[in-house]
This record gives sequence, structure tokens and C-alpha cells, in this order.
Amino acid sequence: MKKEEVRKHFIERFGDVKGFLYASPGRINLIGEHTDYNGGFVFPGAIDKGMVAEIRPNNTDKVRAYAIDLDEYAEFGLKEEDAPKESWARYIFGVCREMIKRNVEVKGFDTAFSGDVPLGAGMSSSAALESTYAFAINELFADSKIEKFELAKVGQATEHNYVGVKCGIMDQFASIFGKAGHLMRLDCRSLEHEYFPFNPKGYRLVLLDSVVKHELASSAYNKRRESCEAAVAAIQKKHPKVEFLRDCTMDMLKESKANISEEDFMRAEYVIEEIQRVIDVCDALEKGDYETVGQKMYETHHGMSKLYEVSCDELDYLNDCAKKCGVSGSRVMGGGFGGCTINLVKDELYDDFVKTTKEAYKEKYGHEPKVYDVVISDGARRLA
Ligand code: GAF
Repeated sequence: MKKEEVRKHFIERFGDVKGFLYASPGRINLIGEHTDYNGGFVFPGAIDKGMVAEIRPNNTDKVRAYAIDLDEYAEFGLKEEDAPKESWARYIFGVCREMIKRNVEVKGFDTAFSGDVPLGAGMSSSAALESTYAFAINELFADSKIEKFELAKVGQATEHNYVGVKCGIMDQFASIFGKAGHLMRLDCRSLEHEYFPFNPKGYRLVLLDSVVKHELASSAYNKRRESCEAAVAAIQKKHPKVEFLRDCTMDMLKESKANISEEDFMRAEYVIEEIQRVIDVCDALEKGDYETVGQKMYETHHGMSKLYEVSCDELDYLNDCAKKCGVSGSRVMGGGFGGCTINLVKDELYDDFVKTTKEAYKEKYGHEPKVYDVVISDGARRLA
């Protein structure tokens, strides 16, 4: 939705006094999945789909929020016991609370927001929402004194403490620090990040949305994280300095095999390999070697499907279609359990790939996948 429409809804609901407009994007991730909470590397970029919100302080101690796309309204206070029941409003409440915990004197405000990040597609609509409000609250109530790094952590802490997903930092970081035309290699331990221009001549990136979202994705996500932590705890007995799977080699993992369950071992194996794949992809990108990038994407899909077990029938099928069409790289993107595949496709194969896959998918599952072309864009900002 465009800012003009958000403004129209805001005025209809809260009266004709202008507030401030803010926007934050969703993200894609070229490679490095489930590596962020293991202290590893990721390779995301912000996209041209996101959230737009208008916000105006209202001189009360209440937030009055309107979710335009859902046509739902919520009103809540800012104390810990005031948590709203609407799940979308808990994101805004969580951001307010996390800012308060960082000594920001958040006051009441009126707000209306709308987004065009497809929900459940693995493009992080929730981080877009969190970043929008973290960025806005920082400007409106804290004279921008909270650093951008901390704003990303505010979004992440909102997920942990008010939504119940023990996510890593990738989505919020990409949403805040995104840069048009660039992907970023982010070290999720130090938060050091390096921008890589991403303009693969002769190739296109396309997302195919399976349009399925499996139940209990967040509890399964949290369980994956627990598996990684259990593997680390076992390795630490021999290697006390190890903090994350990021610090482990495959040999270290194997050494501790007897003390790690079969399932946790598979999870850890995937993560150690995936962290290395991000490094390999950066090297390949620097040489302009997109075929190697694509090959690594297929390897990631295999790992996510067979070792980390966060894929599903539909996503495996989309991945197979890509292989059959000669697409250079394809894999499930984001947390998994449904959502999108991200595909690196040669220009000349694009039309045929999209058409063939749509038809085949519809034949098998009764509906077409959705197709999204994305443009790599800037991160959180105030709109004029
Ligand atoms: C979700 C999480 F929010 C991220 O932190 C990340 O772990 C991702 O899944 C998987 O790479 O988007």
C-alpha cells in the first residue's frame, strides 16, 4: 500500500492532523539459513516490499492502533500487564516495551499501518513491522539516541519476549540496515557487515511462494534452536571455549557424537556446513561466478530438507522443478515449514521456468505458486 493510502486511513480514523510516516522492508536471504542464532554468517538484502505506518503522539498513555489490511483496531497501555490480545498488536506493544526497557520514555500514540510483504512467505513481514515502530519510536520519543544496532535487537527481543519465537538477528538487521542494490554479509556474532553490490548480469532472482504455511512453525523453529544448543553443550565438554556452532568444525562435532542425539547431530551438521557455504558464496560472488552460487543454493536446500528438516513436500517439489528446468540455484528461503523458494535463474530460462512450474504445481497441488520478483532496496526510514 502506498503512503497516500495509509495517510487516508489514518486521517479517517484519527482526524485530520498529520502524523509522521515511516517504512521498513521485508528481506530475502541469498544463503545462510538458521545460521544467525548459531553465531554464523547470513547473506540477506532488504526488498521493495514492506510496512508503511503513520504515527502521531497523542498525549495520552495509550497506543491506539489500526491494522488497515485486517481492518482491526486495538487500544493498549504501555505497562507490562497491558499486553493486547490481538497478535499483530503484540508486535507493536513488544517494541514499545523493549524501547522502555532501554530507558526510552515512550508515550501514547495513534497509528495506522499497512504492508505488502506476503504473509507466511518467509520474507519477514514481522521484522518489517518491528523495525518500522522501533525506528519511529526512536525518532519520536528518544531523539534518535538508540543506535541502529540496538533497534535491530529491539525487534529480535520483541519476538523472543512478546511473540515466543527465539529467532536470530538476521531479519531485523536486514530490515534496518538494508541498502538498495546490495546484499550484506552479516556476521551474526559481532554484527560486522559488509555490503556486496548485487546485480547478477544475465540472471534474475525470483521467489516462488508455495502458499502453504504449516502449523506449529514457531515451536518447530524453537526446537531447532534447542537442538543446536544441545550439540554445543556436548562439544563444550571437550572444547570449553566453544560458544556457538560457528566455532565448531565437523571433526569437533564427530568427536562428540556419542553425547549427541542422532537428531541434534544432523541439525548441527547442517549448520556447520551452511556457515561454510555463506563464505564460499561470498568468494564466488567476488569472482562473478553465479553458477557456483547456484550450486551452493541447491546444497542448502538439500541440507534444509534432509538434515535440518524444515522443508516440506511443496517446497521440495518447487526445488525439483527448478532443477528440471536447468535453473542455476534454488532453495527454501527463511525459516521454512512452508513459504518460498528463492531461485537464481538465467534470463533466457526465466519464462519457461515460471510457466512450467506454475502448471506442474497446479496439477499436483490444485493451485499455482505465487511469483515475486524483488528489487533489493533500502532499510528502515522516515518518508517525506
Ligand atoms: C526466521 C528467523 F526469524 C531468522 O532469525 C532466521 O533464523 C531465519 O528464520 C532462518 O534463517 O526468518
